[in-house]
Amino acid sequence: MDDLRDKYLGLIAEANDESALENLRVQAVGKKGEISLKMRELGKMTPEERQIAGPALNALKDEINSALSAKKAGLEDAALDERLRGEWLDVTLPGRSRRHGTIHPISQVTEEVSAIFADMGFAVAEGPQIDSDWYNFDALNIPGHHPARAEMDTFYMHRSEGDDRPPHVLRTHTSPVQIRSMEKQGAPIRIIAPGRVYRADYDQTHTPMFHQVEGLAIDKDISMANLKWVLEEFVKAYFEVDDVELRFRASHFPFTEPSAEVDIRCSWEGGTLKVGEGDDWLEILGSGMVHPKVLQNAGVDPREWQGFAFGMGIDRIAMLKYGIPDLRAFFDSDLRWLRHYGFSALDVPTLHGGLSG
Ligand code: 2NL
Repeated sequence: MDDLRDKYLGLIAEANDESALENLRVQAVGKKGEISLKMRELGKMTPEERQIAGPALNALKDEINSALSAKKAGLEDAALDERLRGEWLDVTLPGRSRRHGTIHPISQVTEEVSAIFADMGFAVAEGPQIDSDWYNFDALNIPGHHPARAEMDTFYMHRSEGDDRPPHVLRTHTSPVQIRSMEKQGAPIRIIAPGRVYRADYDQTHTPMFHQVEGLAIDKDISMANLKWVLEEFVKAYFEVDDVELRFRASHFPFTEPSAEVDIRCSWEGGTLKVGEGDDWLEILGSGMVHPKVLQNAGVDPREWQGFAFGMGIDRIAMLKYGIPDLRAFFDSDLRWLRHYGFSALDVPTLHGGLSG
């Protein structure tokens, strides 16, 4: 009996998985196991022998059973420890941030400007970026000998010999969009035309593609006074100030008469722009009353209708508002600087998203 005890306690101690333990259980205390066989032999014993061997066998059976369950619990603990070691997770690690895109400042400013003029009743008009020299120049009273038409300023589309279509250019302003809109819908009309424009120029302050927004308001009695009010409202809303002072300087454009360049009062203290105060003037746009010949060219009778037009650079007003020092930042492929200037993916303006007060 002691042999049996030593044998099984030894085997149980050595077993290193649950199926080995189960085999040992069957072998030792199962129905046909060694202990059970011994118990069956009790019948053949004398009562005296049985009185000693019976309790001893029962005790041995209990001892083996508890050794089996103790070992089983030990194996389970070891398995759990092993799993915990393998599946260890540091819940204090910082999260992995996702890469996300941003709205480009040019797009954002275009949205802001469109929303401000929309509040004053201007619709947004769009048109082709390649247009004929009629729409880009002649209709605007820009004569054939005008320096702007020289090849060094304007991108002309290639034409093969024998191609008798009129010359086409990459539009140098969005005015052709306004001509086409007047032709199509006639007067009265109130539109802005934002978009890409092209000039063959590249240095610190010029890129061959840039962005412009032009505005046009034609009705029976539109005057420079209306122009002044509209521009004041625009500047206040765009630069988020309560008061502005505009300065109209006489100027000349072939497509307006009279013409004026418009400056806003500002200060540049510590390198940051403040609009509406100070002793500096910031030029932001060109404007004037639409030339009668231009109205006529667009199919609008200048004896019946009149109005103002203006044009400004979007890239420039974006730089001014967001303090971006170098135009070339807009066209750099590394857009990490966008975060520096506070643009984020969620920072999307809506039409009335706090832009006009
Ligand atoms: C500037 C000057 C200007 C216009 C653009 C315009 C358009 C039509 C008729 C008359 Cl269809 N005028 N546009 C008028 C005055 C100035 O832009 O300095 N832009 C950056």
